[in-house]
Amino acid sequence: MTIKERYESVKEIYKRVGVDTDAAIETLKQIPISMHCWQGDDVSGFEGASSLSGGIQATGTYPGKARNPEELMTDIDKALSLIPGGHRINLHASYAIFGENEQVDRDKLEPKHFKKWVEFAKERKLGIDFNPTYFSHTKASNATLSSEDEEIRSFWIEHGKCCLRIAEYFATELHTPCTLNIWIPDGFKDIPADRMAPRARLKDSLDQILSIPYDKSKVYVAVESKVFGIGVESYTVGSHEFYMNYAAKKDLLCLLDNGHYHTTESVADKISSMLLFSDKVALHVTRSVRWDSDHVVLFDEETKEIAKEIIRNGSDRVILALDFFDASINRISAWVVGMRNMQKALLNALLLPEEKLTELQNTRKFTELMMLQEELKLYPIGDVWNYFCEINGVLQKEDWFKEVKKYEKEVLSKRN
Ligand code: RNT
Ligand code: ZN
Repeated sequence: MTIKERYESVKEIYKRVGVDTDAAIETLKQIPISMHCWQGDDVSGFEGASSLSGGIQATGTYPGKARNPEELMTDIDKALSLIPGGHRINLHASYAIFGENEQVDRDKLEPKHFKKWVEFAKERKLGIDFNPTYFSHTKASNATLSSEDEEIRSFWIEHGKCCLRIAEYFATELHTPCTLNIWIPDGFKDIPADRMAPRARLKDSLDQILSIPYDKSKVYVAVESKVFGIGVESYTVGSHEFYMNYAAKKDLLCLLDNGHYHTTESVADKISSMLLFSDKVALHVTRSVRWDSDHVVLFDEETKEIAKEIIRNGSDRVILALDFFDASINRISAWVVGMRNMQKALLNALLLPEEKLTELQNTRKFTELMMLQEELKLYPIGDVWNYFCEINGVLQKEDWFKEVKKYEKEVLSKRN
């Protein structure tokens, strides 16, 4: 049987439970996922940083990491060629591309330092999202936007303003809004004496950054909280309550990274609450293994549950990005597996008979609800997925991996 024939036959199976598979794949195609550039080089960036700081870690020594813009772009191309649908890329300020003798510090970054990225994105019809980089820098060794050192704090405020201008440049050039996501690593290893002042300084810093004029229809500013990081276990300045309130007051996006909460908290469960009070919510989908380890996203229960909430509440209301970095495996494969898994999770959600399930909840038929939810888990989603890949011109099942192996042999293995 061909992929199409298999698809046609499972279409009937889904029809019987009231699910339109054609509509599902049409919708899936329209959902962009912002693919983070930093999986390609273990969050190194192009400033010559020797190590990653800020309480995040990329572990592993798999060969072939991208060492410069050209390599990273080629790798992104390879990954995107194996991922169905049209997507976006997510950059960090540390990925500025300087000409000879042109390198400037982060408080002096300008749109021109991202011109090559814009050209790259234009040629491929990609949108760009952006992040100021508040880590891996000598001025970030203690604190950034919450620093008690006014010189340091104003350096980072300037960095935020630069990034706001660059984000607007991306949006203008590419004709698609740019999400500018602010995350800072500031915090304390042990019990602080004063929890208020650093947060007050962070609030003031953000106010200052956002005081410059920018087009809100082009730049969606998001703020990302975190419960703890390595070395800042006891207190993070940018906690969830801090940013949730700040975003609500200032009409910004609150960004939920599912690695940034206590392990039994569910980000899937938070989405509906956020969307009752804001038009949109932003996500970093990741996988935390025992801590915010940023493992590659799998087609697992957590991802599936997040995807269900995205579909139920309207995918246009959720700004979806991935955030993981694994240096222990082939990095192209990491991207492709993570992106495809996020899409599979969305497809899984799109193939659910939502009306039926909701009716069972509303009539309190919880026995039947559980039974049906469990039976649906073994429905033939794989045949729908393979067909989706086929009509979008990318290799299906594990076939794409041959391309990765070939690329590893021909390109990655030559990088030392
Ligand atoms: C860190 C945050 C943040 C970073 C990226 C590189 O815990 O999740 O989003 O991972 O900005
Ligand atoms: Zn994140």
